[in-house]
Amino acid sequence: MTVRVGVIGAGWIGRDHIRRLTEIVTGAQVTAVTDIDAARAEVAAARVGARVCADGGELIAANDVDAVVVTSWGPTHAEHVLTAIAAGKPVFCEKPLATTAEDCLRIVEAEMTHGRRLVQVGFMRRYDQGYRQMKQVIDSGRIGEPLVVHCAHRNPTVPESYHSDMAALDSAVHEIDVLRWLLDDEIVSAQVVTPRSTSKRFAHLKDPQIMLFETAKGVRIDLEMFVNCQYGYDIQCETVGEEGLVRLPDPAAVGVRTAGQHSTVVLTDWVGRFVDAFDTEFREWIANLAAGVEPTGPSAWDGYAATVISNATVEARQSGRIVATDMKPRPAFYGGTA
Ligand code: ISE
Repeated sequence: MTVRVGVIGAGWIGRDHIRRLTEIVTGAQVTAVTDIDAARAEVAAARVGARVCADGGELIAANDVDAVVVTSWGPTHAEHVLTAIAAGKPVFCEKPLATTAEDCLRIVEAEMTHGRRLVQVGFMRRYDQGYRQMKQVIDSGRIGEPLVVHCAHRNPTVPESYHSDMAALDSAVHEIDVLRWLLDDEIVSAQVVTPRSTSKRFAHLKDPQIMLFETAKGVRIDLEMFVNCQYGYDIQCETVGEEGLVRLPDPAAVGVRTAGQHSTVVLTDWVGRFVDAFDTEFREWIANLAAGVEPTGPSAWDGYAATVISNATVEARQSGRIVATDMKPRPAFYGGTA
């Protein structure tokens, strides 16, 4: 069975997923595209022989769309996801699921009312082989119970449009999700300290930021968020347990020795660093759809948790206080006890 996919949003990530669904993933066909910029939708659709829909509602309702990918502007995600749920169609939504906790809960309620999972949220680090190997080690008990996690999330530079809240909402949200999954634990508080800022930033930006999280099991997480590090795109994660530690490997790269130097390449953007993770994420999403089973990736509840925690992190930086994440109890529908 070929899964016919409609894509809402033909910006950069939407076009990359259209390419992925067409050239990388077997068993999928992009049949419809829409975007607020009709010309952009036309170009993206023409490349893969898809047609253009006037808007998300038309695309979701289309008879030749079995599943939906939402890659539009973040504040529009909730509307499209809710429409897809109402139509009973599986929907992959790039982060964030929604920009407010309230809208995330509307999606959670709608999916629970529907009665089976339809929503998957695009936290691709769970599909990175390095993080998956880390989870295998932690789950095996080889390092004992996790105690502390040290992370760094470094971008070479960000544009002037990138503001201080985005360090949590757009960037650290990846660590927030992947660490909840890695530790099988919930983040219960956030704190942000701001060291001396780099001179290599736009004046409005607080950069770097040190984000400190505590989990329900008492694990402490420190994350250096540095989005103007200059030297490259560098993601580090080390989990320290009672009997050892496990560390995220750097991406494989050859070592070159010449002229008295030994060097390896440092990647410069998140696309290159996680291209394999994105491919695996979509292969597994499509395979589940083709098999008629529910999505197994990050759920609407994970999307809610990420939005609550990242919003609390913004509040923590703005207030200078430690902020409780104050999440609702996790419903049994999503593996909780409520
Ligand atoms: C971007 O939106 C991402 O998702 C990247 O993974 C992250 O590293 C980057 O900082 C964000 O702006």
